[in-house]
Amino acid sequence: MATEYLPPPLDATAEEPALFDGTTRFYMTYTCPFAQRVWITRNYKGLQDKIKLVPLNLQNRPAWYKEKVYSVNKVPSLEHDGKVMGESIDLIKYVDTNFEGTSLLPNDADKKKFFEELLSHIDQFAGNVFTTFRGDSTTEAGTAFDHLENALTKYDGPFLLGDEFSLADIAFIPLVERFQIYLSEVFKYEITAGRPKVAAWIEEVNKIDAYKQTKKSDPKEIVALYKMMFSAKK
Ligand SMILES: N[C@@H](CCC(=O)N[C@@H](CS)C(=O)NCC(=O)O)C(=O)O
Repeated sequence: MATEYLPPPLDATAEEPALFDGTTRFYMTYTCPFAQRVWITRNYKGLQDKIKLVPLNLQNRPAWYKEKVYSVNKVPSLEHDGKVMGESIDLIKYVDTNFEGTSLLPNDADKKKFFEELLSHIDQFAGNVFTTFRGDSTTEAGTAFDHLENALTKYDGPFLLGDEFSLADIAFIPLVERFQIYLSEVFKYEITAGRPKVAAWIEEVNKIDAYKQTKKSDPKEIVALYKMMFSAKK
């Protein structure tokens, strides 16, 4: 897959796009884990020409974004078929269902059910990790990653729903990518130690071009951001 040109983020001085002109626009930032979920989905399905990237500078975002595009004023959002939708988990399902390309959900009913169970666990997963980020103990992060290790045994990996990369992997990997960096750097805690399934999963996901193309966060910036959000840890 050829490397895609990534346009510069639009700031407050940028002119608004010709909204609702039939173009499908994906409003995003290059470093947001929630936008990254939609970005991976788009890339994996080969929709680079069908879904246009519209990166925003969130620190100095254009006023028209809130006023005319998405009143919630967050990314990601998707302009498609005369409407704008948000929320990354809803968007990955929407893109998978409403666009061409390889399906990212298996037909198997048990796997679909397990997918929904995994999704309903994501907030708790992140919450456990954030408890560690706020304190000194890695116990809660350990619980989160033990759960992930256990989930990966259900269909014996390498991916969360078995042999095929799916929306389940896409939902988790942008968070795991960031948590791994912060836990290693600040807590000297390696999430893959003693968790062979998590280690193999991260390795497999990192072989996927559609994902690699979306890894735009600088580890130093991830550490700085979480430090600012959670603690004064050095
Ligand atoms: N639940 C939302 C979260 C989206 C979100 O929090 N996006 C952040 C960037 S990573 C944002 O737009 N922040 C801007 C703000 O809160 O003003 C989703 O999954 O899409």
